[in-house]
Amino acid sequence: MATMEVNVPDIGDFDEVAVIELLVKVGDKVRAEQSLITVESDKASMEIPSSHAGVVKDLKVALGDKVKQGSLILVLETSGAPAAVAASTSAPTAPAAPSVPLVASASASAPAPAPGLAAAPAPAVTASPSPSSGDLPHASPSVRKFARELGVPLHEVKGTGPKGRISLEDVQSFSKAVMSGDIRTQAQSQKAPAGDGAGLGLIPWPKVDFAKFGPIERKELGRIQKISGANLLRNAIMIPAVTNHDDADITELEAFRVLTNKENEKSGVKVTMLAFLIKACVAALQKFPQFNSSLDGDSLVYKQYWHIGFAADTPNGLMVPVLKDADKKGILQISAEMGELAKKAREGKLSPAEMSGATFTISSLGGIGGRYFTPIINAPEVAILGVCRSTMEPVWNGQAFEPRLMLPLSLTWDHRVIDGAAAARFNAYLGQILSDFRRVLL
Ligand code: CAO
Repeated sequence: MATMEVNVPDIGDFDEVAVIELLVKVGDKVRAEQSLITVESDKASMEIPSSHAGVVKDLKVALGDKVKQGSLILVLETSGAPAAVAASTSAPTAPAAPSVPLVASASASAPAPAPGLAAAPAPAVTASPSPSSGDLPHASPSVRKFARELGVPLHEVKGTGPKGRISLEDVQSFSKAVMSGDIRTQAQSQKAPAGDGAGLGLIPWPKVDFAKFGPIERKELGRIQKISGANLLRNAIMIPAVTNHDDADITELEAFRVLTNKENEKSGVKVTMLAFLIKACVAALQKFPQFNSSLDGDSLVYKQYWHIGFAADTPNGLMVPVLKDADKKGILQISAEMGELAKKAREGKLSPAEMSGATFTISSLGGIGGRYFTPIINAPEVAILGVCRSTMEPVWNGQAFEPRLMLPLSLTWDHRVIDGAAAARFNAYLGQILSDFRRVLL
């Protein structure tokens, strides 16, 4: 019998996280990849899987402990010699709240809820019993996460499950009651007098009996939709966003792309316009660094790295994997990594680290269609580029109309950081690069 230590693996951007659930106990037999504990930061909760099979000999963490990458979770008794894979390399399962820019995720980078919508751990105004301070409300991590994303103060929600456990339905009912004005949270009561549209000064959401007008079917939103919805709402409300639309002439670049794919046919890597766009955006971000920044109170944080998020359409909803250090990579490497990340996103296998750290996001609908749209910025980023399908168009060259392949671009930017002139310059520069990619080298 050998023993093996299982440690906390790379958990992305999170430094210290709290242990909120112990999923095994001493003497338990565990499989490789079986979840051992649940940890939660202020941004996401995630389960940490075991890298090996064995029997739990010694549990080294307790509820409420703070752990970080490398912290010892438990000691396993294994039947043979330890396997080659180090315990600490096993990635946690997808977080309960993946970042979604426009949504991103969770991004695992789902930022804290907006003020006004935020969940304050305040006592109940709904006469529900509050747990003693320091206690976590009796609810699963996913319910807690859901409540936080909606801005529902969980301590104010009355649980209807066994021993007062709060279910997803309890959170939904609470949220509906707040929206309809039937109840008010303590934070609302403190901020605004009764009847003032739940703190935002808005009138209640319209209540319509749809079935009165024709047949209907009701379907629950998916988990990622719920999470991304809360992020989108926060970003749409809090960011004074403006979108500039423009076109880039990609006639030569498209010919080069087709040639590149022909030459690399056997490599199995397909280059799409998105790879060139990532590279071109890095050049534009380097020329206009405020687009690669984030607001932090009264300061602007300029990032000296260029990690580009890209929206991926998946069966579970929108995910935003992040291509790290795009400035250091060539088009073929970017294409290969993008393919892998998009595949993982579709299979629901992105780790929190793979969805964290973006400095700018691109949302490409080029493979689907459309002309222009207004993407929503993925906070705390300050800009996002939307791309639609390129079309052959007659363009006046001074003497005659010429058929040119034009790519529609839509740049949304945060007016607190960027102004219209800078946005127009960014788009114009991006257009110059895309029409003559040699400029990337300048
Ligand atoms: N103009 C014309 N054709 C384009 C194009 C463009 N701008 N961009 C891509 N295409 C073509 C590709 O060349 C490819 O053509 P072939 O099949 O003939 O080779 C086809 O469209 C499909 O491309 P793709 O989607 O597989 O690859 P991609 O690199 O463009 O995009 C990914 C990858 C993961 C971003 C994409 O699959 C996806 O999920 N897009 C949706 C993103 C989204 O939902 N955004 C909205 C967010 S807001 O809700």
